[in-house]
Amino acid sequence: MLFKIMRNAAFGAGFAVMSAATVPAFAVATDYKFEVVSVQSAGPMKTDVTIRLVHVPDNKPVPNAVIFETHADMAPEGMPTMPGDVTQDAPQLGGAYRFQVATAMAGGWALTLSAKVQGEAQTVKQTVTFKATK
Ligand SMILES: [Cu+2]
Repeated sequence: MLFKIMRNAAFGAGFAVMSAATVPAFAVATDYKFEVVSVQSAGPMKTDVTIRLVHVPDNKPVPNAVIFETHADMAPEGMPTMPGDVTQDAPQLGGAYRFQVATAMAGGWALTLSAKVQGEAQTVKQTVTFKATK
């Protein structure tokens, strides 16, 4: 809570020239968190990653977000320029989102997701990490 107040104060100071209308006070992108639910090999050099988007203040899953941008790379292994194609599956029940990542190497991968949440002005953009086993 203290963090939130301090952050809002800093935000207000830094962007004082912006009009109040452009800065919705009711919600910020950091109220949301992507969590890895499961990681499963889908065959050679393919990994299924299931993610949940959670509204942090009440810890509730967000089922109707539109994830419009995805990116995967091996930054956790010091290979940020090694990408992996990401394919998004149909939305899952219960606020889960499943992706298949072309994981050319076993090891740590970073998956960055950009999402629009209904009723929120800001884009939620976060990176989660997972381990590919093959
Ligand atoms: Cu690599």
